[in-house]
Amino acid sequence: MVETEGRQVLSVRGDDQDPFSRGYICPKAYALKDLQNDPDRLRRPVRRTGEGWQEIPWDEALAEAADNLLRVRNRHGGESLAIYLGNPCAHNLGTTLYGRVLIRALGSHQRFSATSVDQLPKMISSCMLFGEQLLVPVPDVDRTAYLLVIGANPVVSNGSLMTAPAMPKRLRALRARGGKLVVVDPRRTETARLADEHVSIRPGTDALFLFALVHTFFEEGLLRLGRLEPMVEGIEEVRSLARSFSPEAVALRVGIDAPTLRRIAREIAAAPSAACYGRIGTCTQEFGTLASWLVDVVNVLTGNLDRAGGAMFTTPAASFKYGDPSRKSRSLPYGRWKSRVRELPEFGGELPAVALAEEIETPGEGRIRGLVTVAGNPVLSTPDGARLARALESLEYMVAIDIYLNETTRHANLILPTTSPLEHENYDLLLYNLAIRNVAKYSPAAIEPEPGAKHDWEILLSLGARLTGMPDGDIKAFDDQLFAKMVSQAVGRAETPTAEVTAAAALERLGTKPGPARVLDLLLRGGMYGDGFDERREGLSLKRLREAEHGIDLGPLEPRLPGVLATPSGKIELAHERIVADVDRLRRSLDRPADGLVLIGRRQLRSNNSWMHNAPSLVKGPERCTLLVHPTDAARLGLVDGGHARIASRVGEVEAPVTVSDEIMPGVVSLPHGWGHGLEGVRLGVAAARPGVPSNFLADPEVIDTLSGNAVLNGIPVTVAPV
Ligand SMILES: Nc1nc2c(c(=O)[nH]1)N[C@H]1C(S)=C(S)[C@@H](COP(=O)(O)OP(=O)(O)OC[C@H]3O[C@@H](n4cnc5c(=O)[nH]c(N)nc54)[C@H](O)[C@@H]3O)O[C@H]1N2
Ligand SMILES: Nc1nc2c(c(=O)[nH]1)N[C@H]1C(S)=C(S)[C@@H](COP(=O)(O)OP(=O)(O)OC[C@H]3O[C@@H](n4cnc5c(=O)[nH]c(N)nc54)[C@H](O)[C@@H]3O)O[C@H]1N2
Ligand SMILES: [Mo]
Repeated sequence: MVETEGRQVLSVRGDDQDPFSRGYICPKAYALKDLQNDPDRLRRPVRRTGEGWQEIPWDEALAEAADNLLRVRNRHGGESLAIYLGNPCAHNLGTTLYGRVLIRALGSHQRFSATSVDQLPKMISSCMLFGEQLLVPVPDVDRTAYLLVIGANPVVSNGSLMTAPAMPKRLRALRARGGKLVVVDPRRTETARLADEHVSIRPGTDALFLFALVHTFFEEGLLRLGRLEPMVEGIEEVRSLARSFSPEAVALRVGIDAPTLRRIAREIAAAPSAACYGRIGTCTQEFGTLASWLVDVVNVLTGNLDRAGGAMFTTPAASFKYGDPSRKSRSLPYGRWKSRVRELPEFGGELPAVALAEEIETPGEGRIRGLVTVAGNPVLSTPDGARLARALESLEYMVAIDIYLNETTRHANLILPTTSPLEHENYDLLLYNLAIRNVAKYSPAAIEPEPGAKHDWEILLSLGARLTGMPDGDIKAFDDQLFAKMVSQAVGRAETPTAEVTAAAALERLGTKPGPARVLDLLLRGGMYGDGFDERREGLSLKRLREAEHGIDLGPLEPRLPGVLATPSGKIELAHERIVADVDRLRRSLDRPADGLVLIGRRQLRSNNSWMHNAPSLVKGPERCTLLVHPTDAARLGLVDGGHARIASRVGEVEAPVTVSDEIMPGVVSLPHGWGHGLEGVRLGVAAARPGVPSNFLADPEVIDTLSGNAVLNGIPVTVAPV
């Protein structure tokens, strides 16, 4: 709830009547006030000149951006333009719906996003298992009897691939009703502290850990597929794959003794219901896809997939895909093209972010010479940011759609700023696909945007129109054209609530105002709970959602199988050939010599990736960008609490203050990511006082999860010495 006076934010509070958040509010939401009032936040387009940054009018800026991108394309060809979309794109209705407009208009295969430094392995494994990248099972936290959390810290992150406010309360409730919470993490995290049991694990070995559970299920006769039985293919292959990964075989490498591994397997199998949940720690590592896949293999083999208290699929109120029977049996959107230099596979139309710098640096046909970033800060958030920064500087042209002059956007020729989160409407279109209940809430803009300010979607449409040759970037005409096409594809399909609806009738009811609201209305009304474009019927529409100020609770998750499966066989494909082929790489890792010291990350409650460190309410208090070291390692390395350490990897070196604590396991050190605001040319006054260091200057873009191309941001070999 945001209280305002004119354009001034007075307060931001939780909403007690919101059925989902129950009044809980994350510190990042309080900080929206700081963000709104931040004098460093850009409000007008700025152009880089020899003497610094110059404000220019919008029309001039948009024309200049489009002209320069077209110039690069004319000179160097269609593949010379690239785009990088950052994480806030997934939280903003405008970018979620209109990002693709600019992507298409650029017309190049050089598309990158934060997905490949995040959940890409999970999307690939979901595609292989269930046939659709957004079919990611969500732990039914409010009803489960046993929750196994691997490489996630939901008490700090609020979930992520399980969207849920007030996680601490929900986890305490789980234990209060007699359930068990087990956390597998190299650090005794905030979530681990609330758990019944914390199990330390060597970074990067989760696939081995999970295979040991699967091995035990087979060996000890613990398989219970229940109603899933006729829906699953490939069980015998999984049995044979698991053979080499007995608890005894993996224990040393994983750092967990065999009896504990067996006990956890038996507990999961015996629990009345159980959910296995893996997140960043299981994705951004060397065996990210295998670990992500195995999380769901555990859920399937114990009969916990798609049942109350297990891992379930949401039924979102607005979605492009669900309930659409015509989308079945598509081929896997994987490897249809490869990156030019390293031949990494495309997935879902994107290439891995680890390839961005080399694609800019390496001469030849198809070299990237022009770049658009949208709400992304890859210099701080992707591996070897120092090298990427040099590469960005060598581009012929770069435009950033962003609200700050930061580590990445400082390299742009032009920055196009957007309205702030409080100045535009919102609906969490993507995140609701991963919510632990079926919910829907629409938030109107809390504050009138400043006169002349532009929303993300307006900028994306305008650039898209100009690049496609629409006169003067007429966004109304362009949007009408795109929208009409969308409507005609969305309605009139057999077996959906809109089977009887014509495109003309739907269009008429959806109005003529361009922008994300009418697209949302289309998705809601044609969706699973929609009114089917008939106002007389019960059912959702944007109008009804607007009236429900506190949001609408559509109930707990419901079983959805086999209806939502979209694999070629129509079954859960437990042993996809690409997965099977990658298991050998994992098996070979068992023979490696023990690693030395490795680095992992650390998310913090009052921090949001790289871009909220200019909010005074978030950065106050003691220095947080510190290297966490176990006391035995500190003693061995000569490090003291409060002293300084130099951390070096194959690609880089940084210095950070040291915190000695046994919350981290021996042999592992931890540095939070997203800091490092002391780079030249950054305009972040508050952050500059406490810049921290860029942890991703240590991450190595050559070390990846080879199946997905996802970055390895955890388990980076480092050496540490006192300074
Ligand atoms: N306050 C806050 N909330 C956020 C964000 C934020 O920056 N700040 N970011 C948001 C975003 S973009 C995302 S993607 C989500 C992420 O959500 P989470 O994944 O829940 O968040 P993390 O804290 O990164 O949790 C990863 C955990 O994995 C552990 N880990 C590291 N390496 C390994 C490993 O090899 N194996 C295992 N088992 N564990 C390992 C780390 O110690 C850490 O506790 O959070 C979202 N929420
Ligand atoms: N070592 C390590 N690295 C990590 C991670 C980790 O756990 N460890 N986590 C990874 C994860 S999960 C993620 S998601 C990525 C994030 O990686 P990125 O998405 O590349 O980076 P962010 O820090 O989210 O930067 C967001 C940018 O968007 C701008 N911005 C904010 N709001 C808006 C808006 O409404 N509109 C526009 N146009 N711009 C806006 C900000 O100014 C900032 O420049 O980082 C990854 N990097
Ligand atoms: Mo993320």
